[in-house]
This record gives sequence, structure tokens and C-alpha cells, in this order.
Amino acid sequence: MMKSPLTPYILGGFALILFLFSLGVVCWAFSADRTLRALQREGKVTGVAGNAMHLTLTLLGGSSSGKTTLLAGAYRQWTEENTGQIQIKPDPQYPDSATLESVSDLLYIQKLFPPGNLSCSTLGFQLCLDDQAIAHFTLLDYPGGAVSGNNPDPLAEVVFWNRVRHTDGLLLISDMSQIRRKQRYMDDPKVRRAYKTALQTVAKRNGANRIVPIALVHTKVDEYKASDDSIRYADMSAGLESYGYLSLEGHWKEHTKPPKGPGISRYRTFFCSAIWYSTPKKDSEEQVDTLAPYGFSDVYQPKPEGCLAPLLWVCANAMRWNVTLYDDLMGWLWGGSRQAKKRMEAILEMESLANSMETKIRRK
Ligand SMILES: Nc1nc2c(ncn2[C@@H]2O[C@H](COP(=O)(O)OP(=O)(O)O)[C@@H](O)[C@H]2O)c(=O)[nH]1
Ligand SMILES: [Mg+2]
Repeated sequence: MMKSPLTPYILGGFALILFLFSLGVVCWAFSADRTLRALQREGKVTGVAGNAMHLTLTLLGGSSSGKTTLLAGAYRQWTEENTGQIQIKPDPQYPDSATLESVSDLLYIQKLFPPGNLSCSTLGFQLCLDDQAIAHFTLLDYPGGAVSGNNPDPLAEVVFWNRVRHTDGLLLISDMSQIRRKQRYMDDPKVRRAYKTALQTVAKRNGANRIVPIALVHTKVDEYKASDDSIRYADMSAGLESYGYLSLEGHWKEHTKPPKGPGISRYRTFFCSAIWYSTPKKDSEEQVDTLAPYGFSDVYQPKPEGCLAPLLWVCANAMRWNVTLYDDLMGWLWGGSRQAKKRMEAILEMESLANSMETKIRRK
């Protein structure tokens, strides 16, 4: 067969085009996640190739919505229940974390609710898979007034909103006891507005490439328990609608739409209770007082149900989506690092734990 003298040039040309194309893909991936890269430079998240990630998680809830008890319930679950290969340990860098153990003992041993928070405290934990630290996360416990601008300590408000700007995952609390009792508090409209402002702030900061998971957590669902221990979901929806919680998902989807947002939104609803075995209060004539919040049962020990699930889900998703395209591409080309594989294992384990906890409470 006659060989054309042009063949080496044609093949060389193809090879050059392929090389330039591959180089283009790598450069594109490197620059595509600009927001995430900027955050990584600030030491906020570290992507797949780095060390354990540092996640800033934010709870959003008004005064007495159940923030502290939700955290104590989660703490009780990760210390007392089987969480498989996942362990959560207090981070010694944050001495305030130890207060969660005292609140948990207060709730589950002494059957007492925690006192209100007067100031902000940052709680930090290590997330481990088989005792190896995979990530660190911090949470802020704060006086609810910081959200609605109704706080005697103005610093709490500054600390809170500064945190929202840096958040990697949001947990929005909806207080099902307030909804059941049809209570309207003075600062309700401000709290509701704060939820929307927080979503807007997070979206603005993230740009089109970063994905921040949002969990809507319906707390105190024990107050919607039927006599057969199931949850009366149907009775919740009208209240959730009228208190404005059901519109939050649509609101978030609007913010994540391209071109301003990434076009992917991670938003999920959870149900939980820090005191699953609670009882309605009775008035002096032994009639159930429907306007009063539920209290501890005289018969059963208090037990948390579903409190850890939203935290695990938010951590897993924040870790899953804080990997840049560049890191992904390099992992695909050279094979993931040992650290990256461990992280993926932890993400899958956390998602599966969150799902099984969530299925358990939804089946009730
Ligand atoms: N029925 C019920 N009530 C709860 C639960 N968690 C909290 N509460 C009630 O809500 C009040 C405020 O809870 P707390 O966690 O201090 O709210 P925070 O101000 O948002 O931190 C408590 O004193 C309890 O009366 C729960 O899981 N079930
Ligand atoms: Mg509190």
C-alpha cells in the first residue's frame, strides 16, 4: 500500500488537536469552580485532595424553636445509638462543645429542658470514619433573638449573620409545637423574613458553581403523635403552609436557577423530636390543655428520634459538593487519593444512616 507523505502530518495534527483539547478541559475545570476555589483559599473547604474538611453549619430558628434541644438530641443519638463506622467527637479546639453533653444529661437523665441561651457559643466536632477524622464541623448555638434583631446582645446578631455568609450547610427549624398551638409570636414575621434573607445571602455568596445543602427540620413532631404512635402528617400541612414554611423550597429553587445559581439544589425535609415520649399538659380540671406545650412523660424515659438525620445529611452533602471539577477530573484521571476514597465512604455511610433514621421516624 502506498503511504501518503502527508500521513505523519495528519496524524501529528490530530495528536496536537487532542492534546490542546485535553489541556483545554483541564484548564476549564481548574477555572470553572471559581467560588469554591476562592473559599478553599480562605481555608473554608479543602476539596478532595486536601486534609479533613472544615464545614460551617448554621441552624436557623427563632427563640424557643428547639435549637438547643435538637442539638442535644443529635448528641444523644451519636453517643448512645449505633452509628456504624461513623463517630462524632467533640473538637478540643471548641471548649463550649462540652456544654452539649450537660444539656443532653439534663434532658435525658434529669428530664429537664435547657435554659435559654444568653450568648453565642460555637460548638465544634470531628466527624470520623473508623476513628480517622474525615471532616470537622462547627455549629453556633445562640439566643433566638439574634435572628429577628430582638436581642439584648447586639454582638450575637453580628456573629450570626457573619456565619450565614460563610455557611456550607443550613438547617432551617420549623417549630411544630408552635404550629399545633397556633401561637403567633411578636417577632414571627421577622424570623420568617430572616429565613428568606439567609437563603438569599447564601445563594449570593455561592455564585453559579457552589452547592449548599438546605434541610428544613420539623422539630417537636411528638406533639403530632397519634394514639398508635404514628405521626399525623396530614394535620401538619395546613399549619406549615400558613406559617410560610412550605414556600421556602420554591424560594430556594429560584435562587439556585441558572444563570445565577448552579441549577442543582439540595433541599430536604426532616421530622424529629428530642422527646419522642412526651405528654400533653393538663389543666386543674384534668382536661388536656391544647394551648400548652407538651412535657416529659411520667411513664417513659425521654428519647430522641430523627435529630441526628438532618445533621448527617447536611454534612454528607456539603462534603459531596465541595469538590471542584478539577479535583474530580484529577481523581478520575489518576485514581482518587486514599483520603478521597475514605471521604467518599464516609459520605455514603452518613447518607445511608440519615436515610434509615428518617425512614424510621416517617414509618411511625
Ligand atoms: N414537645 C417537644 N417540645 C420541645 C422539644 N424540644 C424543645 N421543646 C420545647 O421547646 C422549648 C425551647 O427549646 P430550646 O431548645 O431551649 O429552644 P431554643 O431557644 O431554640 O434553643 C423547651 O423548653 C421545650 O418546652 C421536643 O422535641 N418536643
Ligand atoms: Mg437555645
